[in-house]
Amino acid sequence: MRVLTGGESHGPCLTGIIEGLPAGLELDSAAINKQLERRQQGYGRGGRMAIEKDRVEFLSGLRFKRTIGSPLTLQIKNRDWVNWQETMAPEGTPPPGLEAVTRPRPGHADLAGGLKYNHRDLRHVLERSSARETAMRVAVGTVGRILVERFGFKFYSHVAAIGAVTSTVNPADLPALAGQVEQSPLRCADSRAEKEMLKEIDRAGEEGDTLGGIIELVITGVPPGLGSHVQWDRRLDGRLAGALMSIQGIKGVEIGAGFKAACDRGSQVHDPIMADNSRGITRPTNRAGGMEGGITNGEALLIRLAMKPIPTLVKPLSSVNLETKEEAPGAFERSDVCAVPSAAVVAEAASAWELAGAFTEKFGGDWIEEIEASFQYYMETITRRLK
Ligand code: EPS
Repeated sequence: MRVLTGGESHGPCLTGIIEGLPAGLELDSAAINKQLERRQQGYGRGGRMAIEKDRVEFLSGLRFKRTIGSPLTLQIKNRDWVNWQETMAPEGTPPPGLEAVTRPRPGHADLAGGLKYNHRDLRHVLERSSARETAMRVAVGTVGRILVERFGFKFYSHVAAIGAVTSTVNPADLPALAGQVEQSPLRCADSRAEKEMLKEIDRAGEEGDTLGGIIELVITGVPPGLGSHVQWDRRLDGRLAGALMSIQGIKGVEIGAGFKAACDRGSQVHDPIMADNSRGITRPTNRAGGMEGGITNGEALLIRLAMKPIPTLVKPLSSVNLETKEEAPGAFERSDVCAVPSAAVVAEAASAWELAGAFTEKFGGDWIEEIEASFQYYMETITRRLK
């Protein structure tokens, strides 16, 4: 499966085109809209989320709520477009008095993107580098999620830290705590930590500053055998890490014990393989995070993500006006103090998309029942081998 997204943050809409979806998959906008709504939640978001009410529309590839095998085109309209029609007009001429963005924000794509594409007005960069694009990635990822959920996958995420405030929740408990996580304005099931995180966001906001944090993802019901050890670009750990690192603001991805595995001895890191009379072959621990040799091993996938603080600051860092070459504060655009809870929802979607890709590669078929038959044959075969 392939996907491309298009759309500027303050343009008319975001668009996604998915190619290679099997025919016969049941889809409806309600399931995608639910995920889009989850992405819009979270304490610390700025004014834009009060304007938008993200809703998906299908423009091709779906008939009577079933995919027909042709490219699925998705669209999310930007409600804010009405306020930007002149500034962001696809045709016509710049309106009188239009101010170019010339002071790149440290930490954003402004300077590097402006140099790369030779833009004088850095708006040409910031409009597309904005995390607004993640709305479409959630819509696209949800299509993948609907596909793999049909085969028993379940996705959980929570916020494990905001700045230096950490939650004590063990990611292994996330399936049991999912209800609490959904109720929390910070996707945090540790109420003591949540209180501290809320205060920390208020403090950062009052000081014109921003905050990052840590997200943990748990994906259960993943069969062994997705991805492959045989070629570098088929290793699923690399593909998942790439997809997750491509989310705006993500600076680190760990699978299982991650960086801690580097400090411990092999005997403390690797998960023994045991034989149990009733359960067959089992693993008492899951420090590998569900992945060995770039292949899923049947255990839950455990992934941790580090998100940097949002680079748009009310009290901007020093920058340079690229027109005058004089030092000047970085540009300020309306922004968020903290978007870590939203990024957790985006991470669920991005991993769902990547897993759906690996799943359809393994159990490939052009229609959904063809994939089901292949999946069933494989599961019966490996169950016999493991018992
Ligand atoms: C976002 C929309 C943006 C920002 C945010 C994500 O809206 P606007 O720029 O109109 O305020 O709130 O983007 C960033 C944090 C960023 O650095 O670009 C969204 O829909 O999630």
